[in-house]
Amino acid sequence: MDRLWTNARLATLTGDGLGPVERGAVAARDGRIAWVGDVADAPDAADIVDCAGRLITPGLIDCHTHLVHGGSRANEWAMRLEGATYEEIARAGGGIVSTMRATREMDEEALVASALPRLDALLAEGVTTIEIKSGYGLTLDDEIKMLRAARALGDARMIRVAATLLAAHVVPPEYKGDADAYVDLVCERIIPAAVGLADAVDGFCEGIGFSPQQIARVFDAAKAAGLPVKLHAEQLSHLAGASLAASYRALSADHLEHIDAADIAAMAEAGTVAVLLPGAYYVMRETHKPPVEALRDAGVPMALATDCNPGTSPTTSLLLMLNMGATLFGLSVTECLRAVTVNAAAALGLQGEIGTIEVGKAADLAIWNTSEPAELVYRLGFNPLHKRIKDGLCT
Ligand code: DI6
Ligand code: FE
Repeated sequence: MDRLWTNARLATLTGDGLGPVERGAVAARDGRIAWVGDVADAPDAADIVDCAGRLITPGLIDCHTHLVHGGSRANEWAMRLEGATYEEIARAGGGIVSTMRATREMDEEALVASALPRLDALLAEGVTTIEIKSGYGLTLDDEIKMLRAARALGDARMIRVAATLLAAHVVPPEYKGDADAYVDLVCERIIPAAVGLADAVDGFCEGIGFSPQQIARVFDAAKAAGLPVKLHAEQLSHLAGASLAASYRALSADHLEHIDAADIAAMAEAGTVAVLLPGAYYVMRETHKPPVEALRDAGVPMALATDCNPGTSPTTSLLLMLNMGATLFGLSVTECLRAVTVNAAAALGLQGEIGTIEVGKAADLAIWNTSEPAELVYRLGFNPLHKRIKDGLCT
């Protein structure tokens, strides 16, 4: 073995719960988990790290972010404090379109440089995998530029990046009044060009985004390109986007404040993960909560993510999302921790690779300055990370 972390309390996240090992050890070889079990049976290793009773979890996974973007929307947010609504600002040319303008003005290098501090904030909390969406370019070249910037972030830091094409985010101003022509561009040119750069295709199914019929066309093109799909669905209204996503066996449907029973049944049947985004719910001062009890009862796996974006969720704290998932949405500690590990891995189609401490998976771990899992959920604005391990290496 290359390295053994011993004398730890493990939350392996295997099985239905936290998969605890009270006096545990984990060994890595060639960047992979090679052994997990009780301290008493631990193998020998070139390097032995005494964890002094600390908790080890899988490295955290932020499965929904818009980390790459230009500009800031602090002033719009201030206008919302004065009473303007998100939709009013969007219809007046602000909102996503204002971030689009700022993003188009930046080259790949500048986008990477501006995203790095946000990425570093997530790394500091033990995040070892992040999903990053495009969606603020809205031309062929600008969407590809965003995907390249996302990939470059994965080279700049020790982190796995899953890049998602979100060209169907909003209709760009040059296609105003002709959304279908923009959908043609997305389907015929942008999706084929993203093959090899994007790991999945996403869309925004909403009155200010795209209709279910338009999203279906995007999903058909994704399917033809061999890319899995996911969807921003039922965030502000109910359009049954989650059911549509499930009918395409989507990896995830995200937001879901306005989801109904039929959507939930469809997601359960398809194995589509419900990605809940309490940061957006909080910043938007939503009052309609995603129906966590119904999702739980139906056995839909739930994930939590930052939705880090300049408009509705300007946060870079996944740990804060754990607290909000519990306090605002009623998730248990176990559900919160599953939501940023095993279920977040499934939301990215990476459940065979990351998300649990299991032999054969990537040796991506977070070691915490506590032995108590509830500590990760309970605190607001305190970071108990001791060490982050990526592919078996201490970072
Ligand atoms: N839903 C969101 O919460 C973000 N995008 C989306 O489709 C918001 C993006 C923004 O306001 O910039
Ligand atoms: Fe989003």
